[in-house]
Amino acid sequence: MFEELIKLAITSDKRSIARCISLVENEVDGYEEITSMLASKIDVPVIGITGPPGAGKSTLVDALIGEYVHQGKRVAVVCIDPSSPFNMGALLGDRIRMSKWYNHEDVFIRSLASRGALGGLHPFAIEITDLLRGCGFDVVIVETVGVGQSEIEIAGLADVTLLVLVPEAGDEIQFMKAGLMEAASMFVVNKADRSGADKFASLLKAMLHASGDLRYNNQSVVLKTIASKGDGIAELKLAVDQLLLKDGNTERKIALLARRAFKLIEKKRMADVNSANLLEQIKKGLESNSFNLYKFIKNYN
Ligand SMILES: Nc1nc2c(ncn2[C@@H]2O[C@H](COP(=O)(O)OP(=O)(O)OP(=O)(O)O)[C@@H](O)[C@H]2O)c(=O)[nH]1
Ligand SMILES: [Mg+2]
Repeated sequence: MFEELIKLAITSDKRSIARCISLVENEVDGYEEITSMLASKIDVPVIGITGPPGAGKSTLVDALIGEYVHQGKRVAVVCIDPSSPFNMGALLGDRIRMSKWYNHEDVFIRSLASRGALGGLHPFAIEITDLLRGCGFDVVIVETVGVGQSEIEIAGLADVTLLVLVPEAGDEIQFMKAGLMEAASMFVVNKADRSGADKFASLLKAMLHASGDLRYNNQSVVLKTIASKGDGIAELKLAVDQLLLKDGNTERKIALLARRAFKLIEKKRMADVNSANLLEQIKKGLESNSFNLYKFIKNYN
C-alpha cells in the first residue's frame, strides 16, 4: 500500500520521510508495513541527548549537526517534548535553535509532542527512530527534556546517551536520581563559560569514580562544552564516536534490541486495555454481586 512512499523515503526524500512518520504516529491502517520495511538498519547509531530544561541541549545538537555535516554525514534529529503535550513553546524553541539546519539537504529535523504518554518519551519513539535509521541517515540524534521517565527511556533507545548539565547543577547533583546517573553514558557540563564549571566537572568525575562503575574509569565521560560558541563540540563528537566503537557494543546492541522488542510486544499486548474501560467493566461486574477480580482478568489472557 505504501510501497512508492517507502521507496522514496529510503532515498532520503524528506517529504516522504515526514509522511511516513505521520502515518506511524497516527497509526494509519497498514502503518506496520512502513516500520517493517524501513526499520531494519541497527548499525546506524542513535545518540540520545537529555538533561534539564534550558541546559542547552538544542544548542548542543545544533553544533553537533555541524560536526557531522562537515564530515559529509547525513543527520536525522528527533526532538521530543514529553512534559507538555499542549505547550508547543519548547518545540518552537528547538525549531529556532536549529533553524539553520532545517532546510539543509543532509539534515532532517522532526519535533514530536508526547500527546500525553504518561511520563514516557513518546508512544512511537522506538518506531520513529528505527524508521529514520532506515532512511539513509548516518546518525540519528534524539533530544528530550530529562523529566520523569523520559531520560530512562531514552537510554533504552539510544546507543549512547549524553546527559547535559550546567555548572549550577553542582548543588543538586547529590540529589539526582540514581536512574538518571546510570542512564547516561556520558556527561556534558555545558555553559562552561559560567563560573563553577571546572569544579562541577571534577565533582561529577569524583562521584562517578566513587560509584565504582567500571564504565567510568575512562575519565573522558565527563566533558565540558560551550555549545553556544561551539567550544568542545569536536571533542564531544570524537568521544561519542569512540564510545560507539567500544568493545561490548555488539552485546549492548543486542540487549537494546531485546529491550525494544519487549516494549513493542508490551504495547501490542496492552493495546485493548485501558483504565477507563476497565473501570466501566468492573462497575458493571459489581452489579452482579459475584464479581471476582481474578476471574475478571482471565478475560485478558
Ligand atoms: N552562556 C551559555 N549559554 C548557552 C550555552 N548553550 C546554550 N546556551 C543558551 O541557553 C539557552 C537554552 O538553550 P537551549 O539549547 O534551548 O536549551 P535546551 O536544553 O534545548 O532547552 P529545552 O529544550 O527547552 O529544555 C539559550 O538561550 C541558549 O542560547 C552555553 O554554552 N553558554
Ligand atoms: Mg531543546
